Amino acid sequence: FDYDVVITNGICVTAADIAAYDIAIKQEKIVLLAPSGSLARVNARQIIDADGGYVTPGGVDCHVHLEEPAMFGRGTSSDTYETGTRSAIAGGCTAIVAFAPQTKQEPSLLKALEATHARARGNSYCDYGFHLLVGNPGEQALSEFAALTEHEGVTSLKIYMTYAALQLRDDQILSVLLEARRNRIFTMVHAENGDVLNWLTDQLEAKKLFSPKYHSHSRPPVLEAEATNRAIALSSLISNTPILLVHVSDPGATLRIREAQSNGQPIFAETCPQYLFLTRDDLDKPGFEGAKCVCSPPPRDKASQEVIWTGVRNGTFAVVSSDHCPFNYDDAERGKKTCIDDEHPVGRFKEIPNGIPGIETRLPLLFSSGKLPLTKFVEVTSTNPAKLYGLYPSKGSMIPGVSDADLVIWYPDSKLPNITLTNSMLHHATDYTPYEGRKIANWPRYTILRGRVVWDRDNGGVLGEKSFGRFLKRGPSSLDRMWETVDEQGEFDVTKL
Ligand code: DUC
Ligand code: ZN
Ligand code: ZN
Ligand code: ZN
Repeated sequence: FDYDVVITNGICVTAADIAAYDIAIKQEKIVLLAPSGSLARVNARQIIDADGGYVTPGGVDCHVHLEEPAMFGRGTSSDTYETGTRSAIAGGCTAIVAFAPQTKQEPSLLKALEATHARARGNSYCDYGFHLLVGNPGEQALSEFAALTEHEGVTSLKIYMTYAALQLRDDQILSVLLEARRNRIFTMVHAENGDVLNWLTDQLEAKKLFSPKYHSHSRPPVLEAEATNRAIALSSLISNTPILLVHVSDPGATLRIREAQSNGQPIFAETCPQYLFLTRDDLDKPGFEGAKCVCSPPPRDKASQEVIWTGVRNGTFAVVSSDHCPFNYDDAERGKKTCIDDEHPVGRFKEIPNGIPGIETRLPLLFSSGKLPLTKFVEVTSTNPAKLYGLYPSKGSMIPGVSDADLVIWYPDSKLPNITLTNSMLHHATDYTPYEGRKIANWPRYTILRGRVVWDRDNGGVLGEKSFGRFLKRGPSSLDRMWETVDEQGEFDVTKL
């Protein structure tokens, strides 16, 4: 055979353009792009006729929690690497970057990383990398940053401004940013003011306001905007060290991010489907349904949702990630639903784990929304994540001889919503989806990972294997010439001491 796989007659969409051409794949790479239909009769092991369909690069989801210990309230992760990545490929996602959690008790980042490797190794249906989740930025951890980038291919980390198990003080954040800058590590920030939300939670509980909707009262928009502003200020103090604000939900935070970007600061932002498709009214659904939409930050109102959509379209948000952070609402250990007892029949918001599943629904929801140009869809779900986290151009693109043959084929035969999303059609190990019953227009027909069809919606479903996913050693972020950014304002520059 001249080629392993050939895809003919499709309309190919990248972040840059939409055009009809054929794609030839050999030894896991895209090797040739040719005029549409011209490869229909070449000598290939497998020919896929994508007539009437769109071909996009595989989805890259750089915000995924799998098999983490309880840190976001009660409950432990319902998905393992195996079930989470199986769910990923069924939804068109071919690469993820998940978190390697370092707890407060663990001084070493390298140990935390090794423990995460052990969970993922041989258990992943898609390619995967890790961000360090830094819970204890002590001397030892900070001294390991160089080893992370030089030897481990781990070039990003996440820090938290909330959660008892993870919250860093401002001085600790500065220490992390300084060391991150020295080692060209890209820092993700969870920006919510933890002290304020704990205080508000106590106030609500004292008034016996326990139900899921009060989760959103405990985290008003200003608490996200304040922390976002503070994170941007801390970045500017360390000579404008690049940061990414994760899971942004609030217009005030969005405006502050946009302002910093307009000032030329290397401030990047992410939002997630829950802030585009859910609102705070979903937290007030009857029975336990509200609890299924509890995540942090909480979904906001309809007007905020529109501001977030605009931010995706105008480039304020570089990426749309899932923040797949799954918990079962049926808690096997307690023998009853998590957070439910006689006193709190619909759940006590303080105890509902903060997170929802979404690794499989991210691309279908966005592709089907009709609210993004297809090039923008590819940009925010695949190309930009790959660039931001040092995976480009082997991931997130279709460059012959360079890009891995990670592709998704979509057949939008109808413009009308014709698929009803139910949890029973998903491939995670979680017992609900917050999008139950929603009508969507499209679902990936094929997912191809390094030249291999790992998902065929109409013929066998998941065809991949849990041993096929590979660990991705990543380079430095390349979305911007961010590392050359210098603080020209002549102020005190701590990085020059
Ligand atoms: N932050 C996340 O990124 N995921 C789930 C919980 C949280 O607060
Ligand atoms: Zn977070
Ligand atoms: Zn998360
Ligand atoms: Zn109770």
